Amino acid sequence: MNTRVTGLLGIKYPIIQGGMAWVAEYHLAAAVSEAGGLGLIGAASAPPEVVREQIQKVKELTDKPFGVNVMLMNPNAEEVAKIVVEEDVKVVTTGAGNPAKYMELWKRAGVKVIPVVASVALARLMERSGADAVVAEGMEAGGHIGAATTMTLVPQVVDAVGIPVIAAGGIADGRGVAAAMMLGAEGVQMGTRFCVAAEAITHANYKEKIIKAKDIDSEVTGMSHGHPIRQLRNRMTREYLKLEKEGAPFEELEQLTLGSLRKAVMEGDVVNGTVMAGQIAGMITKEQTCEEMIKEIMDGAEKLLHR
Ligand code: TUI
Repeated sequence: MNTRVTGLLGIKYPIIQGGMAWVAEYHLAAAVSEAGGLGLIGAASAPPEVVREQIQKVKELTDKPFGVNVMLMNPNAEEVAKIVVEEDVKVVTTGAGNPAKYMELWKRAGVKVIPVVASVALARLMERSGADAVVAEGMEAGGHIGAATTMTLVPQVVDAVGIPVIAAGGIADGRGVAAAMMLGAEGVQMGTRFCVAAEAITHANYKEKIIKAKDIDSEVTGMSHGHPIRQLRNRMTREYLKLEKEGAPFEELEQLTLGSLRKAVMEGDVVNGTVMAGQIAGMITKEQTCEEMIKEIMDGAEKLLHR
């Protein structure tokens, strides 16, 4: 399936991996790229030198294209932005903010820049700033989300910009890919399904929580202070939402979640930790290698799109 996204990135299949904090490290990134998609290192809040090491480790495992996701709320984002250039990374995606101030640096170095957007306004601004494509991410996604759904956001972004659009949020199989293409997208970004990939270092408890999740098992915390996060329901979300309802100050809520994603992903505490995942978790039933996942998804999509 050739689209402007496969051409732009030099990849076989129009599937890119989400830049999930803690989960998107070098084993997963290399496996997705080796399977013909675009793997990504999720820089998240990692120290810049750790991001550099991660990039070097992907290069040891694959000679296929891969990228780095720069999380713009990270106080170290500027240093990470420079490391991407120093390490000659070919593709950057960004999340949770507006990357305009890094655009010149990246474009001058020939980096392909693909901001993740949650609105038409930011998509337009990104195109004007020189973005090569955008990921339009609906609120079905896990983690930090916007307000629009994938079904409504993707066609509106497609109509608003001339650059290729990659759909994200609620996509985990061939039907999702085919539907995204019908909406005018030329690729998809997937996170939740890759969280349970055999190559992902995600703790077994985290994978099991996603595999056991049903359609309505996610909650959105942080709506009251403008940082909505989608995650699977557990003791943490119950406590957080209770405090939020009582009008607890932002600082108290922030204290509660300090280190909580690491606790879930790395230590497997899926009761008190933060289990970020999208609404599509309910459809994910097993761990597979990235190659198996991508093959199954692309076979499914191609059958639907050619029938
Ligand atoms: O970035 C994401 N998802 C994320 S980042 C993340 S790390 C984190 N950990 C703990 C607390 C908070 C974050 C977890 N999940 N997705 C891409 C995305 N970007 N979704 C929505 C947006 C977005 C939202 C508003 C992008 C830009 C924006 O406004 C920018 C502006 O300044 O206008």
